[in-house]
Amino acid sequence: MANNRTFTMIKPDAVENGHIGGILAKINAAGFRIVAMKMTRLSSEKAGEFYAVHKERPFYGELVEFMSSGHIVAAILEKANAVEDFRKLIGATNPANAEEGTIRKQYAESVGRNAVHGSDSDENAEIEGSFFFSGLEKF
Ligand code: IDP
Repeated sequence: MANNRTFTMIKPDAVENGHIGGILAKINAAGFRIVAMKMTRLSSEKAGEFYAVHKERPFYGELVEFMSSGHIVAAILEKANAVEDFRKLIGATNPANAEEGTIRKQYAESVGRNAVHGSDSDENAEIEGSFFFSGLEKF
């Protein structure tokens, strides 16, 4: 995705709490274009695959259970410097450390139930976007 695309998920806590609209509004206001988007649900197997990089971390089981506990919204976003700018927009993993104005400051409940995912590199943005969307869906 060059350096102009990133991948995001609105996580089950934020979907359940009715924050899809609020989060998408912040994403649009920050200048991101939505390239592809779908609401879906991950099986625990698929959630485990998506977060396989964290397999050895103590919170892996909790993370997989949470991410498969309800619907999510997956989206590919486009903007110059997308990965870095989106990480700034979502804020720190733990909302207690997230800056004012960030999505996690406003919507996250805890370090685990933290409302949104954002890719951490261009390479992962490509891999994660392709996990959810086919080539035909990624214009
Ligand atoms: P990031 O999402 O800010 O990049 P990562 O360290 O890559 O943070 O962790 C991936 C996800 O795993 C987090 O967004 C969060 O949902 C969950 N997570 C991270 N640390 C903890 C923890 O200490 N307890 C429970 N869940 C965690």
